[in-house]
Amino acid sequence: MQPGRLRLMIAALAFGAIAVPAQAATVRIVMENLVISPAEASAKVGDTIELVNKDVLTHTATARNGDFDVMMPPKKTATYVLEKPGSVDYYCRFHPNMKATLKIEP
Ligand SMILES: [Cu+2]
Repeated sequence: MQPGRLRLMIAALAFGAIAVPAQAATVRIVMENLVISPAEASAKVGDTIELVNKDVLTHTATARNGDFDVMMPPKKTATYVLEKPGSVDYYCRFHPNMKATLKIEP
């Protein structure tokens, strides 16, 4: 590779790092032994929540305000992209003792 080409590539990479806005993050929430952890998680609008169900039972992540209702079959992972800000309490419809809060910043 010619030195000039390499310099161009480095310049392109450096520019890319500045021009690209903060990447949307993935927030992992695990359901295991009928417990949601973490019980309180923070995320931003546009982030993906990754819901990992390690139990042999089906769980849901059901927002009390109706913003989302994600079904998780046993031993599966479901994802959901957060669309609205707010502090959302959610629970499992099948096991209402499973509760957690998700703080979604704009
Ligand atoms: Cu459940």
